[in-house]
Amino acid sequence: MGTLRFSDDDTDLDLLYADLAEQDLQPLWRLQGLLTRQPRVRAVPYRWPGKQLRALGERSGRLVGIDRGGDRRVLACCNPGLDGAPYAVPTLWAAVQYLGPGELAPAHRHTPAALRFILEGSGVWTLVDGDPLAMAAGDLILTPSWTFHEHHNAGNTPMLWMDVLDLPVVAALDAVFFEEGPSEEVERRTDPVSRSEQWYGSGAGLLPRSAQRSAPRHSPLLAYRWADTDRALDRQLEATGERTVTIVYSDPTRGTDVMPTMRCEMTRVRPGGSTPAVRQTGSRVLCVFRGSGTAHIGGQSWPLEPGDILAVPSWAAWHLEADEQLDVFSTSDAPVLEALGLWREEPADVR
Ligand code: 1HN
Repeated sequence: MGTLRFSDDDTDLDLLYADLAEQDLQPLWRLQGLLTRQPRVRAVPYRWPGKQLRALGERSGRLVGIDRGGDRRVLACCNPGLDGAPYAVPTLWAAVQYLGPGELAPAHRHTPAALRFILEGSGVWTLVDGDPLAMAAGDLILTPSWTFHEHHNAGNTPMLWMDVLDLPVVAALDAVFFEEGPSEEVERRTDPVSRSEQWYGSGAGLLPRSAQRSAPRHSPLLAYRWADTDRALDRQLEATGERTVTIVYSDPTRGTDVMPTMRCEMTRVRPGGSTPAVRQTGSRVLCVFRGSGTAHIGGQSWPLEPGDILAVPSWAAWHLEADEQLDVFSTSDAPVLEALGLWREEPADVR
C-alpha cells in the first residue's frame, strides 16, 4: 500500500500528488485533523460488570486449561472505541485473571510492566524474581518491567484478580521483549513474608540504610497490603473531615509512583459523598473493590458493584458517588503524561 493519493483540477498538481505518493510522501496541506483544539479520543467511557467478569472467568476455568495462550487464563477488557484491540484504554491493558485451586501459571518475564489488584480470595502467591508474594483481597502486587513472575494457587478456592499492564505504551514504542521462565528447576520459596516487605514494608518511613544506594526504576516494595491501605484511607478521611479521599501508592524510598508508567490510587467515598468532577489528560482504569454507588464518565452513568472495571478516556469528565461506602482502585498513565509535560487537569462542571 502506498501513501494517500490526492487529486486536484490542476493537471500539474495532480502529477505532483501522484509523484509524491509514488515516493511515499504526503503534503501537509492536504492532511486534516492532525492538530485538534482538544484531544480527539477514540476510546469510549465504558463499564465491564463485575458479575459478568466473575462468571466468565469461572466458565473459562472449567473449559480452558492454564497452558493455552501465554500460560495465563486472562480475559482482556476491549474498549469498543478501539477497533477490537485488547485494550481497556489506548495506553493500558486491563483484564481479569482466574486461577483455580492447585493451578500454576508458569514463570516468564516481559518488558511491559504489570500490576495486580486482588478482587477476591487468598491462597495464591506470586513469585517475583524469586520473592514469594502472598496475594489476598484488596492487595496491590507489582510485577515491574522484566521481572520473572509466576502464580501458584496453593489454596483450595479459586482466585480472581485484575491485571493492568502498560503493554500498549511499550508496544507503541516497539520495545516489547518476552522470555519464558528458567526451564531448570529453581528453588520455589514460600516464605510467609516477602523479602520486599521485610526490607521496605514496615511503613512509617523506616527504610534500610542501603536504600539510597539502590535506585531501581520501580518501587522496591512489591506488595501493598489491604490492611495498610484501609487504615490510611480511614485516617486521612478523619484528618480532612471530608467525605472522600484518594491515596497514591508510592515508592517508599523516593515518594514517586510505584512504576514509571503507571500511577495507582485508591479512593474511598463515604455514603452520600462524591469525588470532585474533573477532566484529566491520559487514560484511567477503575476497579470497584467494595461498596456501591454510581460512576459518571463523559456524560454516561453506571451503577457500581464490586468487581466492576471501568474505562475513563482522556479528557472525559468523571466523578464517583457512593451509596454504601465505596472503595475504588485506579490505575492511570499519569506518570507518562507528567514526564512529558502533557499533564492537564481541570474541574468539570457536570451538575
Ligand atoms: C501476563 O504476563 C500476565 O503474568 C497477565 O499474570 C496478563 C497480559 C498480557 C501480557 C502478559 C501475568 C498479561 C500478561
